[in-house]
Amino acid sequence: MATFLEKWVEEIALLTKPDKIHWCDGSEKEARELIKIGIEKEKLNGNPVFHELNKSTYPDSYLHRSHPNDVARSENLTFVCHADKETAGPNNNWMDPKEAKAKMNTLYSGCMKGRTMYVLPYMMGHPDSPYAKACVQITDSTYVAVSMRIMTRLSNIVIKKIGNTDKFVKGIHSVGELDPARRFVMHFPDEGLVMSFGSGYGGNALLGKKCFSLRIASCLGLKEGWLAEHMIIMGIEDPKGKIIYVAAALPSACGKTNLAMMQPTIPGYKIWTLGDDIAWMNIGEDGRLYAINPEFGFFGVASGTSMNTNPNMMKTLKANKFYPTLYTNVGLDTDKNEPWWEGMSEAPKNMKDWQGKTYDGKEKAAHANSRFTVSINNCETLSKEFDSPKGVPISAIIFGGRRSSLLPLVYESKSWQHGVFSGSIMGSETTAAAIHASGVLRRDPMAMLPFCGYNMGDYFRHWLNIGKKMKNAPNIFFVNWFRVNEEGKFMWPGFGENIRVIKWIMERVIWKGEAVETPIGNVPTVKGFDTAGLKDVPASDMEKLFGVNIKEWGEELKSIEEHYKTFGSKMPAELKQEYEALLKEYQK
Ligand code: GTP
Ligand code: SPV
Ligand code: MN
Repeated sequence: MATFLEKWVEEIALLTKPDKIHWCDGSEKEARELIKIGIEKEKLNGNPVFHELNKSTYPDSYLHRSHPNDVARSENLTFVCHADKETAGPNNNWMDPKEAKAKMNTLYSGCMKGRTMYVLPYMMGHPDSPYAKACVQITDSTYVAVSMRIMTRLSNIVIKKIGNTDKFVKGIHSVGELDPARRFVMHFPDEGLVMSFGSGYGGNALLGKKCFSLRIASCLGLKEGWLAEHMIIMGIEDPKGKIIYVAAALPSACGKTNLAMMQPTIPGYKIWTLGDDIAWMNIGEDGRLYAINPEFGFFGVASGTSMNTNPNMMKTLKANKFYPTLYTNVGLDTDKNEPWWEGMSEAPKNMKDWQGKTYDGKEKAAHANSRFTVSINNCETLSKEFDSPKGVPISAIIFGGRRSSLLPLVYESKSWQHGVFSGSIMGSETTAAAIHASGVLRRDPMAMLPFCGYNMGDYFRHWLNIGKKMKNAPNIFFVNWFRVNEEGKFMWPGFGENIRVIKWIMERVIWKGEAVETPIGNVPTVKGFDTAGLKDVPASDMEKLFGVNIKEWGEELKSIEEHYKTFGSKMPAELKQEYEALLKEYQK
């Protein structure tokens, strides 16, 4: 008797008509075979899917060039298909589920002819965790199959776990013709189903990541009383050996991976990495918030990563413990057969750019959203709590954004409700992680605007409710590494120096370190903030970095009001009151 899973796979095969069906077991041997197919047989845009990099300097590493029209998440082609539009909210594109399925089934019809269909059974979260979820993704791309082995716990053991039940999250993916006019990422939260067509890129195609672990999981969290967030998880160890855990939400390409793997400049401090992109957080029996990272790898921004900015990632990339490491849309040093991107080192003499063209120094060698895919197992700073089934207790939540002006380096919210307010008004200047104009301010509440699978008005309410259910709610902070001076240069050195901010946050959480009140929250005093050994930041800049002048907030307040209006009657009254209180301070 065929199981539910086998019948489902059969059904998709009847629709997509692959030449072959390959059930993946998740082994290294199999991953090597898939890479071989990607080098020798499978083509993308006329080129092999993988190119093997220098065996001695970058062992088990492969370059992948995606289609030039397929280099980032396509938010405008991403839909959340609830029964009604109101549930999806103004923050999502919506399509009627029946219509969406009909559209996808037409696209899928015969789309795998001449191709192999890979069936990928995987877990999001450690299999022993009560919060983990079993999933199965179907794909016709070796790049996606190999990436999923790095990013998730992919294993045929999951098939046993699923047994003859329908308790697994389903993902269907085909690269199709990589035609943006025939590209869709459709979510069906009620069915735990994602359908994706026409893209092979990251968040569009690795369906366990943003599609399931955020858009669908956020809907489960609303129903079941937990949070699925676009957050890193890290431990901070002080010189006395005390460790606290924090979760931090920064919008795409705004510094999560760098923060999660930071090498602190203050002696005696250590950062322990648990996750760099997604956190699932549940209230534990003791009333505290516990976080797990459902993922198993990093899909990190390559551009800007170097021994100066993120030495731990540079080491992780070469650790070569878990097969393989992938580089997508980076430059290729043709003399050394090594990957290269802007910010890594001096540009090599002879290079091909991310599209395979000869590099002439006029355009970038690596795409601004070029990425590496590497197992978290390779990370030297991996916390020993990474596999803990119940997760780690969170003492602080950090929100942040890319703001060139106005927002201080760090501030602390006055209460949970006030912290939810500060998350709800988060804004960030846009980056290359999604296809849209870069550098424009967009409100991105809790860094979840592109990832919340339901109406964000209801999401804010859910956050307020979670706060009421906790006994020891984490303090909520806001950080901004990206303030610039009159010359347009970053005022704060960032990266390893961010430990100074993290140290202040830890002190506020444990010992109540020094702070002054401002209308938006508490900021550090220059005296109470560790600047010992800090170079290149003049004292006058420190004052500016902590400065909050509410009289400059006129435009910001107007824009927040507009932002709140988009959620209409769904906007919780408590948050409107917080806004009114801030407005009053401005009008004083
Ligand atoms: P996603 O994977 O898209 O979710 O991005 P992310 O939030 O993990 O961002 P990541 O850490 O990869 O950083 C994105 C870009 O911001 C890189 O080019 C970094 O070099 C840069 N960046 C990260 N941290 C800092 C910082 O503290 N200061 C400055 N100036 N730039 C930073
Ligand atoms: C992001 O854009 O926030 C990412 C990359 O982490 S992707 O997997 O494409 O979503
Ligand atoms: Mn992300």
